[in-house]
Amino acid sequence: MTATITAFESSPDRGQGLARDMRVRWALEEVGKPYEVRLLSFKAMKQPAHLALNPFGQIPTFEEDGLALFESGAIVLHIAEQHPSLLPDDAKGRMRAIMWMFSALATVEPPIVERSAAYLMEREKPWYAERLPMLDDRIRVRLTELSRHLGDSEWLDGAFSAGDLMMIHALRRLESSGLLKEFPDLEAYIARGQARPAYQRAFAAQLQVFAAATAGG
Ligand code: GTB
Repeated sequence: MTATITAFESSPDRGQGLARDMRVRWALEEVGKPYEVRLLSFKAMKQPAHLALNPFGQIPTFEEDGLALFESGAIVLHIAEQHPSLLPDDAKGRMRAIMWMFSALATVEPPIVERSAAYLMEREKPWYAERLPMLDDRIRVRLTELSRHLGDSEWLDGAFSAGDLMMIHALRRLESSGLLKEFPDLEAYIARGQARPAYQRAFAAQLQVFAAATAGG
């Protein structure tokens, strides 16, 4: 049975690959696993059929052989565990790659998401101009630490892994913020991820969804 994932029928990012189905698509492309995509409107995401898959009414989800998953981290981990190439073979290296996945989701991504949410929901509020530098500084702390860890290395811990995949996608959400320009090494790290053929196939596939929706009027 071919795996099915869910994605936005019409992504607010206009096909820039910032929504989290991109992580799942990228992981599937890295391991060479075919997949189908069920596109959902915002309304459909809150209907019982989708809530049965994800109680929080969000994308992405993953279904295969009676297994239904939500949470991009859990889905990417599942894909990585089923196929070689996204996790090292040795037990310790494998656990460190999983640690980096958690780090992307639990340490690096939250202040990035908070900044995005503030922009979306508070930018007209009188306190926004005063709050933004504080949000930026919280992100700068993490970027400084990440950059120090990365040093001259190509990837976070040896070969490219699911940890890099999650980290690079989380960092991409800062593209429009200007913050990444302060960290050319992290920009180069992101670019290395984006240069991977699997990333490019995943990006093209999700862009095609936006292009088709736009062409349809
Ligand atoms: N922790 C969950 C995971 O990692 O899977 C979070 C899932 C999540 O946030 N899903 C979002 C969603 O379904 C889409 S990815 N939102 C609709 C809702 O909650 O009703 C977040 C996202 C959305 C849009 C952009 N963008 O346009 O740039 C970027 C990221």
